[in-house]
Amino acid sequence: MPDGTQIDYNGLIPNNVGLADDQRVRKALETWHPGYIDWWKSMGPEGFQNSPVYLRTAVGVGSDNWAKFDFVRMPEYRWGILLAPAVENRVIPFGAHKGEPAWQEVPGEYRAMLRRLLVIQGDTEPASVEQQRYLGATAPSLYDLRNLFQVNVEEGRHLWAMVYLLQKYFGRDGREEAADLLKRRSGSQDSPRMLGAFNEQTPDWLSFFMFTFFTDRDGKMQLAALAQSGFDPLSRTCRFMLTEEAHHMFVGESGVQRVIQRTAEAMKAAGIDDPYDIERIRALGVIDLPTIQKKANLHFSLTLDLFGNEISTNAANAFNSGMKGRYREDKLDDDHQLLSATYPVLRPRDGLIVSEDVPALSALNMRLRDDYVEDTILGLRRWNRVLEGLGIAFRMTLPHVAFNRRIGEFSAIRADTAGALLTVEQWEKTRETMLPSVEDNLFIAGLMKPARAPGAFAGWIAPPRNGVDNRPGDFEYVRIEA
Ligand code: BYC
Ligand code: FE
Ligand code: FE
Repeated sequence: MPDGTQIDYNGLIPNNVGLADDQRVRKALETWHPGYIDWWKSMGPEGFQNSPVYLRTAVGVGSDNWAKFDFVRMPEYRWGILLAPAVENRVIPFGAHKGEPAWQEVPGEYRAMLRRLLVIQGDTEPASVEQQRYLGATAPSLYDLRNLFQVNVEEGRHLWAMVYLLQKYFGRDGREEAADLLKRRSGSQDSPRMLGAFNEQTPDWLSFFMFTFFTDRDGKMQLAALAQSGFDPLSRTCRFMLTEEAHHMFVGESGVQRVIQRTAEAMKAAGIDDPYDIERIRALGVIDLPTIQKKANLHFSLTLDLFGNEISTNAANAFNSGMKGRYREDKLDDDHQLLSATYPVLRPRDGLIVSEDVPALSALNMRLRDDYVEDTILGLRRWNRVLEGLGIAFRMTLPHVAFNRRIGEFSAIRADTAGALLTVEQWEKTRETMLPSVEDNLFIAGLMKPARAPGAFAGWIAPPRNGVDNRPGDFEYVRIEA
């Protein structure tokens, strides 16, 4: 048996799960591989498929030096099956089976639940690649183009990660699910991706940065909850995915930050103090701060829907069974079974939004969402430090959790960004002050002109402080072929 730290790069599929000695799973994956490559070529990044891109590839699964950087053509990227090292004598950390040895095989009674979780997780990964497929044409620099492609190939690898678990542990059912993961399409009428936010568009680069900031962060939270799983192969898979996920959030946070910085600097240079002097600010070729806020409102609210219903029997079952834990379950100091605990849930009642204590087990989606919001606020603070530093009187904020929701307690009501309930009429009248209007989107679309010379940046975004892998500012991250 492999000890889980060495990656075998000899076969078609790099892995540290001993595929060389596991003919059944290797064959299933090799059978799935051509369909994946077809999907990548037809639904992955449009263009650039022959361009060498300066990408990182995992060469280990430890916390240090786990990746190397080199020029790779995307279809030749070594997508692999990589699990974090096994923890010796690991026990199930929570739920009804707390303290029992972690499962190395799927417990029969939880098979259907686990399969559903793997399929939902797996479905989001290719969905995001599909949503981002046209962005290459308008990249604001080669640095950003490379980051987009890095995120894309890693989301592709995350799909492999789920497909491996499905094929190894779910036999024929798993092979069917793996095939279906290549069939659904983001935004399709007939066979859409499974969760709402993954059928929305990512039409411009500000959306891309907001998506990687807000929606990839849902990925981080969900993966962190699944990394606690008592089903050990899932835990190990998610732990390694989280290593990659950190970069996706960096791309989002630093991307938005650079947009904010550029706008703030342009306002200063032009002597404009009023952030709402939108016409003059837009004339500078930068995105006004209120429009950036509207984009944040949109992506935050869409992402909150991904946490499911605040009160959920599915979530309680997933916890009780030991399949899905809480964020940082291993750092929490309680019974890890939630037998008598309660948790406060926000819900609309008689025209007001009130907090009600409900059994903690049924409120686990709410709890994970709260942890998510807390994590998100840290990033917002860093954005606001840029505005503070440049003396601009505007602060980015998060809208109220009741704003613009389609799933859960608030899906039946309308609220503004401060959480005040609105009539349908009031909502229609004010929505364009809170969400991007057609005109806002057209303005942003007009700015999306590619910058392709090494070291060049579009005028609406500041260059990053550091290059990838410490490369200099004029490094040619993508060698675009004519
Ligand atoms: N859209 O009891 P409930 C990532 C459905 S992102 C459509 O609340 P539960 C990434 C629900 O399926 C992380 N339908 O559900 C990011 C259920 O339907 P059925 C992805 C929705 O299970 C960026 C019904 O409503 N991973 O990795 O407690 C780039 C009742 O709902 C939605 C995961 O999500 C929705 N938003 O909670 C790339 C982890 N919400 O079964 C990648 C796995 C709910 O009754 N998933 N429904 O027909 C889960 O843990 C849970 O399934 C959810 C939903 C948290 C998503
Ligand atoms: Fe992912
Ligand atoms: Fe991601």
